[in-house]
Amino acid sequence: MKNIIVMVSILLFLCAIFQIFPCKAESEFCFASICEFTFVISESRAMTFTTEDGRTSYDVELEENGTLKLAPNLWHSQVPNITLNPEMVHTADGSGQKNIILVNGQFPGPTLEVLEGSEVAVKVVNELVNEGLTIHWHGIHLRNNVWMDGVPYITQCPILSRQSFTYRFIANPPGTHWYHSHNGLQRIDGLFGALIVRRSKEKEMMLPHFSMLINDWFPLSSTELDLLSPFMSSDRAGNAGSLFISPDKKGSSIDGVELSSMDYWSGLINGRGRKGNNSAPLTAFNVTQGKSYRLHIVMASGEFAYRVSIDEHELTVIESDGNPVKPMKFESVIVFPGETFVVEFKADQNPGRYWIRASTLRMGLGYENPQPDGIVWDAKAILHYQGTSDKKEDPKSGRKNCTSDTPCKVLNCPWPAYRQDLFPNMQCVAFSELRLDSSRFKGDISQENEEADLELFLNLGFPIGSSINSRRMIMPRAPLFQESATWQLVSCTRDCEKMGCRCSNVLSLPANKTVQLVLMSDIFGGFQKGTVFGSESKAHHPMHLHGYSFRVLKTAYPVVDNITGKILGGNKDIACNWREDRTCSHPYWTSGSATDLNFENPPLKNTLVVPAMGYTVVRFRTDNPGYWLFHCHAMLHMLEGMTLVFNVSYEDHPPVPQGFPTCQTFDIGHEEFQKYLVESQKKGKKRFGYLGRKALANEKQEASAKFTSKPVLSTITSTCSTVGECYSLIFISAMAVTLAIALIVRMTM
Ligand SMILES: [Cu+2]
Repeated sequence: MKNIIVMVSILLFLCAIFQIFPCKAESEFCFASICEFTFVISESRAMTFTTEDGRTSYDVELEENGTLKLAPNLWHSQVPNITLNPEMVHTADGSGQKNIILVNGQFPGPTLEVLEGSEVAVKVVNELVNEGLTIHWHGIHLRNNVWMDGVPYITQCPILSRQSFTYRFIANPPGTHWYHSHNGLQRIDGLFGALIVRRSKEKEMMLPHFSMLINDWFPLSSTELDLLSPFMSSDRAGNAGSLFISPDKKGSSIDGVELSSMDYWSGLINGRGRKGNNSAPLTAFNVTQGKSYRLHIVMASGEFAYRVSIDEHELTVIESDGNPVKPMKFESVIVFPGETFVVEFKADQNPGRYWIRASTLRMGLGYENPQPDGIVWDAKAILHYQGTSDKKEDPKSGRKNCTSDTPCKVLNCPWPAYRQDLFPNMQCVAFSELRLDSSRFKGDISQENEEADLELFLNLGFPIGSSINSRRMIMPRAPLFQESATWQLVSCTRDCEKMGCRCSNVLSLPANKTVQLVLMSDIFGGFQKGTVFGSESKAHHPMHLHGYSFRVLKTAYPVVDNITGKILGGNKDIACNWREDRTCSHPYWTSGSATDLNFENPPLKNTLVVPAMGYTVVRFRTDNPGYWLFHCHAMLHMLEGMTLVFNVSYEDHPPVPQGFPTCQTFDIGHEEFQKYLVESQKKGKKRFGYLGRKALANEKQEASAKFTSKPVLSTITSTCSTVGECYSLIFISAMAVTLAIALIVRMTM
């Protein structure tokens, strides 16, 4: 064993120092200094089976006992009698066929595991039928390399179908990140995967570990959802198909906040789930009693957040969004779209099968007065102990019994506390209460107590649809490294402050400044009637910043009913001069400045939930120049326009790599077209005109002269390309001869 370690070390050393070997990796695991991967992105159908030669696809049926069977259809009245195991079919939730996106044939994509600081190259080959795509490396800072951030029309053009694009970046910071399509809603079709960057000196990373990717699942593809959505980014009017539901049917959490504008359908863990109570196969994580494990949780869902727990097993949270936190034990962790968490657990129970639960925050229906109705919207997987006899049985385990002696601690609640009348023994811990584990953190945290150079209030809400500071984002039409004329930006005018607007919201930030963001979620919503902010809607917004991790200094909640937990009003720390400022474009601290900020090892995040009608205070240092997107990670909010671009230190932007593809429009006017046509005709005449044809005929004659004598007819036929032309020639020749004879006869008479 020692010898192997020594040999591998020498190899790595040689790779790093001399780069003698290309150190290419074909697999998903690569611990070399340069790791090269290929992603072939293709489409398939859930609940189908394709033969090995790829020539025939059959429908797959789910029987009540969970057996998967080939089903005859109009095109295959006879189907082969084969036993299907779950590995042979992308079952999704087992509810039927639907277009899905695969990465190297996998759904979701493979987990990439590399060492921190290594150079990672991913050649993305787009084999989708007809859609463009980009891949965003969520959590990777891409220092001096913003053009590899994978945001369509900001950092690059979408990779067209049948084309490829190689992303190359340095794997930094270490931790659990992920990759996903950033094009439209495409990620919800399955185009995502985990990206684990190992800390080079961390032995614990050698613990056995699992990636756990959770996503909500809908019976429609991303494009169909986009077209149905009444909130879409373009001016197309969605017809609010059956998945978009009225307020009284929307699921709400205990604080009366709507979970989504959409009805829940199902949820998947590592590509598998169940629609309702069907018996579709689930993902099982195999463990051995007595051993400890790490779970790398990635919330890839489009709309819904999930509370993740394992029955009868305690979770120790050690990391979020790649940033280490001082370990803390929880019964469950609420994970919002875009977030990642690393938790450890010990397989310390009796060998058996236990539910891994990812439950949405739904408590009841409607947001006026949601009451528990026993309906659970969730996704499930199974923790399977080695040696457990019956592999197929569903677990019989139940949730932990929360008592006053052993209360259930829940991390990352978007509300201050669980309703005490219904959940007396559940305790909430806000993410801001965690502390950075500086012993496992390499970055610079020396500027922690510095005064902020710049404070930005960003109001997330729905005054004119999903927006930031009443601006709904209109994305550029070409990436921002191109000529500005190609961007077609819509500038944010003063009207935006008066009544809200749709515009291309780009905020410039100077270099090397500490920026304090005050992120407010609908803080004035519903309580300033007659103003632009008179919207009743409120939501928890998971806000994601590209290119950075930010320090979380405070989470503040709305005013709530202490017993029922229901929101009574927005947080009062921030106010507005409503008489002169109808969109609250200039909010201010009622106490003069932010209070109760925590500077003692504040945790770091790149995606953080802003509680409905509350706010969070975060800071980051503008030391990574580029165009960095800042947006809500809930798919419909983002699509509708809850997005902006930070233009950090424009003069220091990195140059775009040579040959980087550009997006262009093409236009041709009438005169130009006519000129072009004349030129083309001239050129065509030279090549294909009558003279040209004769020359071609001569060439052919010379070539054939060697072999054949030259009958008169062949001369004629070889100068014409079609039968019609030949008859015309014969006819013209005959006419000419007749005319000549007639002339001669006339002259002689
Ligand atoms: Cu949102």
